[in-house]
Amino acid sequence: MDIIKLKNGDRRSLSKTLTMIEKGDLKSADIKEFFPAINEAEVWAITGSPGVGKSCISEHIIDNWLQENKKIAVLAVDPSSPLSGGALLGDRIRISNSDNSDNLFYRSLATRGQSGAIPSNISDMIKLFSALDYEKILIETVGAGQAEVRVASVSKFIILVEAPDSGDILQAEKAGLMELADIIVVNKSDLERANEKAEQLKLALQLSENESPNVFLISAKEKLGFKDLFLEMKELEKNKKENKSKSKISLSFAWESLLWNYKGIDLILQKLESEKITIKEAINEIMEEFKID
Ligand SMILES: Nc1nc2c(ncn2[C@@H]2O[C@H](COP(=O)(O)OP(=O)(O)OP(=O)(O)O)[C@@H](O)[C@H]2O)c(=O)[nH]1
Ligand SMILES: [Mg+2]
Repeated sequence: MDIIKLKNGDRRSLSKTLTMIEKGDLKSADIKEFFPAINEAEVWAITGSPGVGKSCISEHIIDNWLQENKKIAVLAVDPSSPLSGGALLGDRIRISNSDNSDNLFYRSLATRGQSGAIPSNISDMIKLFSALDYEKILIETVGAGQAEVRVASVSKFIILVEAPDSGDILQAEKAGLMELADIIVVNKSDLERANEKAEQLKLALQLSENESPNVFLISAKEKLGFKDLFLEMKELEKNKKENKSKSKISLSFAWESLLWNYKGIDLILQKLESEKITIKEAINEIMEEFKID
């Protein structure tokens, strides 16, 4: 890691450093050591089923931040499934924002087939971007399963995207995403049934024990409804509402990260496999060493 180059904004060094974090070769403790004074970027996740329009919406959000001269990092987790036929967000923002490229850094990350380490690497990446004075981080992730919910939980703010054609809202409820969202947008308001979808969502939200997020109708294609969305985002950055469900998930995720980053984990797994120790003994052994930094 070339600290001087990194601090001077060298993008190649940043890419290389991110790869080190991705591989687990660089941990938050190392980052803290090299960058003692760490600012905190505002981290936003945008999540929802494949094809609901996350990338199209992200483009508008990024443009808006760029107009405010913000330094932005975009992380796309498992970008564009071939299923939905969506174009890669990275390609799009590279094309549309080539003039502003200094203020915008894009990176895609794969989660498929990986262990629980990936989201914890994302939080280390967030630390690095924050240390390099990035002010906004946008994480695009398909909100389908537990891994994605965890990715979303490393971010401070979550936008859940729905669309008239995004299927049953039960899907988002099942994944726990409705509980976690700070903002819900119904995209594709240019299509029929968008209003109906928004009403269904509002009804479903009435049953939640948390304070309900606001629901916005937008069209990324026609660029409609974004003014209100941006105002709400600003408002939330000023007055973040705490949310018990999110705290629970964040806590259990932090707990798991500790576990999988524990240096003796391989040995413990071996001992468990050969039945030299019980689960209870394994936990006791790990607890001896647990220390949160
Ligand atoms: N009619 C309409 N189509 C839209 C709108 N926003 C996005 N789309 C279309 O929906 C498709 C998917 O858009 P993406 O932004 O790639 O969706 P995504 O959620 O990022 O998709 P994945 O990354 O594959 O999960 C594209 O064909 C878009 O042109 C909208 O507001 N109205
Ligand atoms: Mg996308």
